[in-house]
Amino acid sequence: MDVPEIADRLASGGGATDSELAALITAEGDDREAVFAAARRVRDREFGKRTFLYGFVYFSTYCRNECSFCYYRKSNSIDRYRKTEDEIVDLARSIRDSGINLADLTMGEDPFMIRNGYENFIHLVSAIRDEVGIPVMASPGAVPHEDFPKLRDAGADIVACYQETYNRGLFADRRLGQDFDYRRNQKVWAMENGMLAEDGMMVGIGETVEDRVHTIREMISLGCDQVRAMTFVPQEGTPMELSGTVDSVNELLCLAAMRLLRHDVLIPATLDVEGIAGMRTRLDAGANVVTSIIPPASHLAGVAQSSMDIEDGHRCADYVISLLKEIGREPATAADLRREFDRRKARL
Ligand code: SAM
Ligand code: MD0
Ligand code: SF4
Repeated sequence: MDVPEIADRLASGGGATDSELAALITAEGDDREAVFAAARRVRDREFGKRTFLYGFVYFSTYCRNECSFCYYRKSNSIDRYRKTEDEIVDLARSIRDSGINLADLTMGEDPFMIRNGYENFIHLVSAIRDEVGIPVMASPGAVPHEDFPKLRDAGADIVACYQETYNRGLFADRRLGQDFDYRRNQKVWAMENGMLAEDGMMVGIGETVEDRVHTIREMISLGCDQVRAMTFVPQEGTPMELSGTVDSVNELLCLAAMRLLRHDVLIPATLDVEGIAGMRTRLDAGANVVTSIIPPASHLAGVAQSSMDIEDGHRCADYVISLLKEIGREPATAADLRREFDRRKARL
């Protein structure tokens, strides 16, 4: 198959069959470079050099769930923490002052935060809105339908809830005991309630290339404004500790496919898989947001990489911004992101 031709066709707004997409996300050598170059071209046409910066605030690592890939699954005997609301507000303030555009309020499905209709979580979101005033992403896990209006009223701009895979059998094996449709509906309910949504896939959790194509198509057709891929990182003490993973180039090719399929979607270059070393490759695959930026000395963890690059400051705003400038890209401001979100919300 002529992979450069497929990439160019998608870049100019044409379509592709599933087998063409499969060729695209398994491309090698010069073909692979052509895919990335097409994705960058589309990204720069849509967004210029501007890159959004999201701060990751993993404020509670308690969780009632048992996802087989996750370090924070309930039965893993690890040290856990839950920050107080005051601590989280202070963190969000320092994130804002360091030039980060958004606070991603993330937790495990923590019984303390979700009781009484997500009372404590909702309160936290409104505290960030009122006291810090930067855009907010809510990543609380799967939330009942009736609680979405409260999330919106508290000031959440975008809800993140990653399906990981649209293969139902694989989902059941990985997100043990969780309901596929309920999780899928998180994105729908967020958008119905006037918030943006982020969907995501994991790469290297036992899926086939065809599963990846199917998952990318489903995420794009749901109409989410942000989509991501993360390579699975094996975690100590979990059932998948020894299952191995795949080369992260597979993730990069999935990011490029998302960019080529929906030109103006927001796509994260996460620092949570390969640390700061992985930022450039992801941007070069067509990403336009840097996520999982974490202030040093905040005693906050990552998810896939719980500690990599955090305490030495290599996942902090200053460092990310200096590297961005080195590669000729520009950090966006919180006001830029606010405008971007408002424009997207108006389309919902
Ligand atoms: N607990 C909430 C949830 O599951 O939706 C929000 C946070 S969760 C920890 C965020 C995401 O991190 C997961 O949806 C998954 O995509 C990703 N993740 C978790 N463990 C991972 C791992 N070992 N490797 C790569 N990504 C992982
Ligand atoms: C990230 N570590 O952006 C974060 C996290 C949750 N909304 C995002 C997986 O990579
Ligand atoms: Fe809990 Fe989220 Fe980890 Fe699943 S991925 S165990 S819901 S923290």
